[in-house]
Amino acid sequence: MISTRVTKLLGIRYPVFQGGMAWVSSATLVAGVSNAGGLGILGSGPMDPPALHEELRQIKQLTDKPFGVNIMLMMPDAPELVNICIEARVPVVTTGAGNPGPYIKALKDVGCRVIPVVSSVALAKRLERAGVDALIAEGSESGGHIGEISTMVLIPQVVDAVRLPVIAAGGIADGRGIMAAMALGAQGVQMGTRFILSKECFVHENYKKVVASAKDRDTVITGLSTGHPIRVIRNKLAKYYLEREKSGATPEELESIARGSLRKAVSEGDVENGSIMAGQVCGLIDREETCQEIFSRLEQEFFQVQRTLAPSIPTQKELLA
Ligand code: TUI
Repeated sequence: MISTRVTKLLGIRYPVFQGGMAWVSSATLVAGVSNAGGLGILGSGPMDPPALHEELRQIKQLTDKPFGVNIMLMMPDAPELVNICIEARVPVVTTGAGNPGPYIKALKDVGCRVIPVVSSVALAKRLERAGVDALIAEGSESGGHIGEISTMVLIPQVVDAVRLPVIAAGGIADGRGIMAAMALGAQGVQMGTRFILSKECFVHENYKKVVASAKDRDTVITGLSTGHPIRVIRNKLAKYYLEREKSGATPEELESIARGSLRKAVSEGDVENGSIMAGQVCGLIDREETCQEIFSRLEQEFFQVQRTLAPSIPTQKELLA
């Protein structure tokens, strides 16, 4: 158990969110993480309303612990998905890839905690004024759709700019990372890539194998020219996309190359012609474990840092003596 403002706000054991991942984080993973003491988050990105209803039904069957739903604000169904979360009294809604301003009041009115993902100080300040409950500050080490600033520099700047609790995301996969994020002022962390390699995550075996064997420099950023940068593991599709981007392909052509590519990798296991979204921490993750095992290990690693690091730093008084 690690107690922070975030665990108290949400009634969870560990200040660890499992990032909502489109096509990847569905009911079993969400329930697995929440039952292990973290906050499981459903990636509602590509779902239509009936699909979201069905996932919520399954989650409620599998856990009685708090969980969240991530809404991808750029999706056409987003307003309707928000309404379903309101009706279902979903405990936490996180948002990505846009400004959740218009939805905040309606969600909060039914007791739902609203926790947007931000990748800049400016948006963090704007959303604090708009009344959100906490913020996930996501650095560019993350997989998928990313901002420009890395976690190491984004977190302390967001922490200094707002009074709300800040959850750090991007580049965190173990207990050392949690401790480092807390040293920067975060009250919790969100991890996505780490949970792809969990027994409860039902992505195609090929996807898991690629993430497990990826090293530090194996991700690339596609889509910089379109204003929608996406971090993926380098493969045939990523190389082709980058080539076309370099040759000045139109946004329409690039969109047609990318369309449907995440599902192709996640569900069909086509890891050559599909998009394998993952963060730069893929180089740190090589084994599949249950959510329970992941949380036990995170806790051990976290307290290992506390035991070794704290005593090795002399106090100011000792230095002056
Ligand atoms: O949303 C993400 N990561 C994602 S979404 C996704 S699904 C997808 N599938 C296929 C193609 C493209 C995407 C994969 N990964 N992370 C949260 C995040 N939000 N990162 C950055 C932002 C963000 C960006 C701009 C948040 C707010 C924002 O604000 C715009 C504004 O109004 O200022």
